Amino acid sequence: MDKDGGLAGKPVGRRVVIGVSALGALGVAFGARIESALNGVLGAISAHDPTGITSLLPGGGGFQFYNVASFLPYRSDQDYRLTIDGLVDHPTTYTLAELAALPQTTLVRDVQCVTGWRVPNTEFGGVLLSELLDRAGVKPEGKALRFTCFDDVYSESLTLAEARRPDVMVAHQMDKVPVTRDHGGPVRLYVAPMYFYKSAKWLSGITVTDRVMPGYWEQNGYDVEAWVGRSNGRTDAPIDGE
Ligand SMILES: Nc1nc2c(c(=O)[nH]1)N[C@H]1C(S)=C(S)[C@@H](COP(=O)(O)O)O[C@H]1N2
Ligand SMILES: [Mo]
Repeated sequence: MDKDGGLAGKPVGRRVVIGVSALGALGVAFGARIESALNGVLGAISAHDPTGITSLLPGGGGFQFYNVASFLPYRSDQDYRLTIDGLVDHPTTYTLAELAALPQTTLVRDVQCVTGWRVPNTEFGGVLLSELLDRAGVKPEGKALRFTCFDDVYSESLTLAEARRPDVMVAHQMDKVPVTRDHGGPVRLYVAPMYFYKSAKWLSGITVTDRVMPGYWEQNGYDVEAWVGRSNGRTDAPIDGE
């Protein structure tokens, strides 16, 4: 098993193996889930499957919904807030309407989970992270970003240089409709060049820090630098500039 409890069928790095032992206790729970899937309740569990196992079964494919919290987070469009703070000149809290009123960008890329499933040509719409950083004004000591979520458990990180790339955004639309609750709505991060675990769902906070603070999965052995095809034991992809 790997991070998501799935059987990726791809080479994995040593750090991933460390992550698996850290998740040993969870493996027991996953075992029970697999058993129920095989007992014929696949439909019921697939919507909340953090394991990715269902993608390997007939009818699988497309997006898997992942959620490491023990509940399905919810914030209404009206109540949603995104805070940018830390090493910035202008700490700011945005409503969804305020985010939607900023310059908008769309990106069409392949979504790639580190466990192996992939969804080609997925469109994300929202605000470039660089736009939000420019507005907040990053102080000279600011070197990295820490992302937090209103599930109160997930976190992620990027270096400032990564965060300023033109293919990294705060997304409130996915395939031309609002990001659904299951996909991390109203607003999630989208880091197109990296494995999908970098794309924090239910995004609520962006804090500029003086160094990278490894996120949820990275504390369990996954690579902080999660370039698709060039991390987590893979070396197959060409370097496409960063
Ligand atoms: N808050 C939060 N964000 C998260 C996760 C999560 O469990 N919680 N899982 C990550 C992983 S491993 C993947 S593959 C994608 C899955 O996004 P999806 O559920 O929209 O398919 O979200 C990422 N972001
Ligand atoms: Mo993932």
